[in-house]
Amino acid sequence: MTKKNIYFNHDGGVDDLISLFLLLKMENVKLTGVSVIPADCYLEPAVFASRKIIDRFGNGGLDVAESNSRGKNPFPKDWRMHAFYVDALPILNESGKIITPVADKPAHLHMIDAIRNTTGKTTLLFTGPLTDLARALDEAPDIEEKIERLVWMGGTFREAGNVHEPEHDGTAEWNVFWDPEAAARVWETDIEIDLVALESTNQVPLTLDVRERWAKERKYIGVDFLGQCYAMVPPLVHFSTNSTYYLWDVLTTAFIGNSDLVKVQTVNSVVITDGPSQGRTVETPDGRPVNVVYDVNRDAFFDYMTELAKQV
Ligand code: AGV
Ligand code: CA
Repeated sequence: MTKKNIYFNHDGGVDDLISLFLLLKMENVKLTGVSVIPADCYLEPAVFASRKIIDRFGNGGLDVAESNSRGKNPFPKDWRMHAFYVDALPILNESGKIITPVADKPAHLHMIDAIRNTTGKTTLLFTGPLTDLARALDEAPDIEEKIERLVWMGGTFREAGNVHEPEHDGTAEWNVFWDPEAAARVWETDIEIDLVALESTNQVPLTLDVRERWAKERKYIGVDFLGQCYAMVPPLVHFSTNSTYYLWDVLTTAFIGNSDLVKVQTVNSVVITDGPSQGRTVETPDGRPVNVVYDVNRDAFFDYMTELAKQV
């Protein structure tokens, strides 16, 4: 089987860290690099947790780069705390040591090296804001031709986004909102973009039946890990609130491993960078084309990710 080269930049949320775990289990993926941006997380626990997940579930050969990027609109502190809880899980601390090192370069330079040093093209998987990619492209425009595509959890073309903040109109998705200029910078390129937008992620909320399934199958250490991680965040019960958790990034990562799970449609769009709609992605005829993942087979998705977790 030919493996896809994947470089993964994430922001340390529960679903970002589960994405890292699942990537390590995909037999059609070769992970060429991992970096962490302190957007929806604090950097230190997110980097520790990433290194420990690679130690526990990977085959070595990776380091983890820290981003020194800063965004325009900070994430709520409560959400950023999640990385501390994952990092503290006993399953990640059983060995009492960490082998996977921290990279000696910041994330955007680490990514440039990884792309240049990989034979053939690299697919970029981003499950946080695009700041490190925008900086890498400014620093090293030559990498663009070695990028196969960008698969990004971000954006929505619906009226309702998931940003509920003062001075905002609620139309943006958070990963765009944190650094709208970075998204606009990437929109200027000719990179093929697959956008796993809220249209599809809204269909995969964390629900109680999913939790019960993971509880029932906790004899598999990887499924127990899913259950432990998703015990930290609120499920959808009666109605969706600002803190309700969806499997946003996990769906994005599953799309890398199995694109048959979803439906995709091309949309021409622009990114709004200022004012009350900043971070909104808007469809417009003369915008740049992006492939929007707008629908998912929910049951097949949960089956796929749960089966992957059993491969431990
Ligand atoms: O907008 C979704 C992005 C995903 O990359 N993140 C969480 C996922 O990692 C931000 C976010 C939106 N709503 C949230 C978020 C919530 N209720 N809790 C934590 N993070
Ligand atoms: Ca994320």
